[in-house]
Amino acid sequence: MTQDKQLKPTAQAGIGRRSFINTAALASLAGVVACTEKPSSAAAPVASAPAAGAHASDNVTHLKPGELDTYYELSSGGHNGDMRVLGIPSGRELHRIPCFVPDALVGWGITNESKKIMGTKPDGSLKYTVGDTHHIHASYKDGNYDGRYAWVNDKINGRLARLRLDYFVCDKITEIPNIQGFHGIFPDKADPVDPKINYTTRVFCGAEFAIPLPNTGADVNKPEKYHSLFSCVDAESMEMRWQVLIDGNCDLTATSYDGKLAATNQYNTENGVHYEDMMSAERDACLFFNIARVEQAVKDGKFKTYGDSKVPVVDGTHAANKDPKTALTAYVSVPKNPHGVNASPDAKYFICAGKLSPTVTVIELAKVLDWFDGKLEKLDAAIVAEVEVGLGPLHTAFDGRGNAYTTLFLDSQMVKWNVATAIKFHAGDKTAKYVVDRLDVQYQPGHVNASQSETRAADGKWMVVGCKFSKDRFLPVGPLHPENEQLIDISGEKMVLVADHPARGEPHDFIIFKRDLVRPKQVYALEDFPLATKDPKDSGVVRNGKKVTVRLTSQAPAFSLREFTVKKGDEVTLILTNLDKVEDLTHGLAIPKYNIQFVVNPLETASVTFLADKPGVFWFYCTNFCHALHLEMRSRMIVEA
Ligand code: K7E
Ligand code: CUA
Ligand code: CA
Repeated sequence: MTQDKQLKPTAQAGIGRRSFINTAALASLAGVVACTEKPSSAAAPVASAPAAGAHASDNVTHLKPGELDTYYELSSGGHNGDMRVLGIPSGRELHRIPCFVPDALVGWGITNESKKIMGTKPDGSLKYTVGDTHHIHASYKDGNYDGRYAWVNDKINGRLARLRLDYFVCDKITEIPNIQGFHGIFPDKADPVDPKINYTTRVFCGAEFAIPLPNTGADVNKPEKYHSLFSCVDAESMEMRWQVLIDGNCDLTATSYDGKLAATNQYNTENGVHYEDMMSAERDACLFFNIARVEQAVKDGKFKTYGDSKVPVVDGTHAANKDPKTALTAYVSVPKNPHGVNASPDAKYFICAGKLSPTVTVIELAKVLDWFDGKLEKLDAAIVAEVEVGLGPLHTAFDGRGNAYTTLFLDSQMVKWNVATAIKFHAGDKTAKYVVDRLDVQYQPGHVNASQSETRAADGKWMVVGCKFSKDRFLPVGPLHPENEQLIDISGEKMVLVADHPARGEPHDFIIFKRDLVRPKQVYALEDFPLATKDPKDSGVVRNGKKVTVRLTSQAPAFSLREFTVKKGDEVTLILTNLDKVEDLTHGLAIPKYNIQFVVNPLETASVTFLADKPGVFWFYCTNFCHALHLEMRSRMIVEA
């Protein structure tokens, strides 16, 4: 065979392109310049040489058939509204987990069970059918992922979804009251007062858009009434615990390893309601929350509520929190419209990227706590470095060896910089060279993450860069391009570009963790489903007036009922239990003209409810290939006129 099996990414895209972006970028403060690049109508040529002989590590990138990845990547799917599971280093997409948006493959949004999680209107239809997932984070124990849960936000409708990492399914969704543009999330890593609780019990949620509170249409032209809320959701019950009224717009969220602090970077401390107003100030803030004090204030009844919501809201505005001894919040000043805040794996620093400033700001957590304790006079002194890294810095990952990797959206680059050296430089040692390496990426990176990056177990092996534009990197598929996730080997001094993986729009954030941190189950337990039909002999039709319940089971290659009969006008609830207990033996059930299709995994039970409004014969059939006689796996639903 002479076919070229493995395509290598072309390493560089040329100096001309970059300087063009930079010039354009400078002309445009807001930085929406990517689209001015010349589009290319053809695919990039196949690289003639590997990315570098400088491959510093023994990282294995190309897996042979049957070989398994060593890391999971959990990635958001943006306005696809889903979650994705990838294997790293292969970049193979293994699964999509529906949460906020219906999914035809598994029948998410079709079954009664999934509709209950998603939320319905009084008429039984789904309350929302769109979503916009950005940020995904998993539960912690002892500073590392414990494989219980992951959470992801829905920016459009202000919802938080929880994924169970034993079955890789969404099991709860919470709608957060009185917010819009819900953006950053982060679970806590410990309790601020009880040291025995060294695991996640809270999830913090930052609302991006300020709205009049309450949002009744009364105060639309009174900017002083506009606020956003920082929210705390209970990790187990998924119920709202409390909210904090704040100035500015929350972007990302981060939490300290000791549980004492949560933070969100603020890009609109101007509280502007128009685009231009949001960029008028030279500096915005990284806003810190003293979690123990916030919870004490809630306990002490120092809160109000807004509208119909019963959730306690404490006052975290700048004006109300000037005295460090009683402050619930601390506004640390950082440059212009920052984007992203990330906690370093040594538990010492939070790093904010400047976005409209070419800098990153390093904030020392111990000093923020000193300020709350009245031991640090000026809060600004918590900033231990503010150094230039390049244009359009957004998000930062870590390798556990003291280095940070920041995406430069406008420069289309990754910059690797050393945190300790940056601190030295900031302290006055102008010979300190904190930039270690730069690597062009293709193109315009948003999020980045490295293997185990946001844990104490950051291992500095792989980095994935989420490039917002792919242009010439893949075969053209019409106007809507995939995004480009680039795999970079960070085990050596230099970053080495290893592979491109197309990603359907639009992943934002992702986490990459060792595969043995989760233990996925591949077969359900019958007892987990109260509606389960345990014996095929219990199949049949039960009528209660116009309400009809149909119980059936599936065992390859047949349903337990060859036919069932209902009457036109009946409200039919069909409950299907899959009695096959073999791994990977999933069946589906589709009813033509009734807009129904869902799957049942081994020993799973799922149900649908519908109005039998069309008389006739309807062959319901198995959609999921299960057996040599899969095509024969069908039965008749007879709807009598
Ligand atoms: Cu930078 Cu929503 Cu995390 Cu996208 S945000 S890239
Ligand atoms: Cu059962 Cu296909
Ligand atoms: Ca601003």
